Amino acid sequence: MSVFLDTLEGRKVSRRPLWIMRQAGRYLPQYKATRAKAGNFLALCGNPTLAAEVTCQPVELLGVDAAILFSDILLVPQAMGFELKFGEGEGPSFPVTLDPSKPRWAGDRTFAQGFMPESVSSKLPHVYEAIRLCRARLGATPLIGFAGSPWTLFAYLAQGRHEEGFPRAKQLLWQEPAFSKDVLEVLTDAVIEHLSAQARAGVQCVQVFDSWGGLLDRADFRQWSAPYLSRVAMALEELGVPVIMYCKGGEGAFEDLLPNPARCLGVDWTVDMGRARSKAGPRRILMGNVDPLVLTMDEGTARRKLRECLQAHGREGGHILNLGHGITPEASPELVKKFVLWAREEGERLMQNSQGA
Ligand code: 1CP
Repeated sequence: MSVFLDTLEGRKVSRRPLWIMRQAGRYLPQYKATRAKAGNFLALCGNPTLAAEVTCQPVELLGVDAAILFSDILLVPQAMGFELKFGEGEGPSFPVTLDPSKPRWAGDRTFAQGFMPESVSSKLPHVYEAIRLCRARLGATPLIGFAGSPWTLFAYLAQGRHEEGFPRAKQLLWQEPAFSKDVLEVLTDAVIEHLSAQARAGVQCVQVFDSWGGLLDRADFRQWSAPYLSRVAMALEELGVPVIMYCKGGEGAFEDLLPNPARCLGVDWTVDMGRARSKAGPRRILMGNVDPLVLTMDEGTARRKLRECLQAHGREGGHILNLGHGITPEASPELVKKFVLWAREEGERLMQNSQGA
């Protein structure tokens, strides 16, 4: 077994497991080289051999305790028939956005009424093939699968691209609630299908990224994000797949997610880890929550911030160390490597102290 999976199963472990959100990415020169070999980002996602290579790089180069599949949350709407563009040097965009005045809300008939979630997994065989290749290469190191949350995918599909505040997404929620609910239900089915197919292919845990949950006020979050997150987590936990529910949404979202069926909650760095632990109770698994920018600073600062996170959580088990959001492209790979070593040392010390106490 692994220290990561043991923690998720509630077993006693000798130290804190650690992985890093967005650990396969642009801060690693090896990632950039493999991406160049693929040609572009979408080609990398579509090539199982190269996708498996970048998935395994952080494990092999840095020694993290789990790999996360290299893929993207936006492949699900793409598989549903929304054209997805990735211009060089630009973020992702959908040229055709959600349109409540049309009988179908997408540019493609695959996303018509009567939508079949199976059609999503049938369009993503390369993702599941990458999972099989990763498992063969990773040995005992576990592999995490993932998907975007229904609300986060909705935000991109309503707006077409990342725009400050995603105003069109809110306009649809507030002015077209029946339409928005339909879309969110279908996105939820698609997310569940994709995560289940990832589990069938071999991922041992899944994480849901509600990256834009923090845009919503509390009532809107409880209406437009939390119920769909519960449906996703319930479906996967019922299959026996451990779920990490991550919302970048501060303390309000964290509290609103306490009833979510996921066994593990991701905590963003604006939430106090000690308060999160006392609100969640001793049995819930928590993941997080060092500020990602510490990995762009000096060693002393990074080590101090790591220790502060461990101390804020306290000595009890049930903690997976991670950043509070994705690592930035400016992070230093040398510092990340040291961070992984310090996490082992400090985590072991903490557990030994707790057994002695
Ligand atoms: O140029 C490049 O190489 C593209 C950068 C990049 C990478 C490395 C994108 C484009 N996606 C990815 C991979 C990716 N995306 C992973 C696997 C790698 C890993 O974690 O190690 C994961 C888990 C994601 C998830 C993802 N994609 C999220 C949720 C995570 C989060 O940080 O909140 C989101 C919001 C996306 C959309 C997306 N894809 C890519 C970009 C630049 C974005 C953000 C667009 C924006 O809103 O600005």
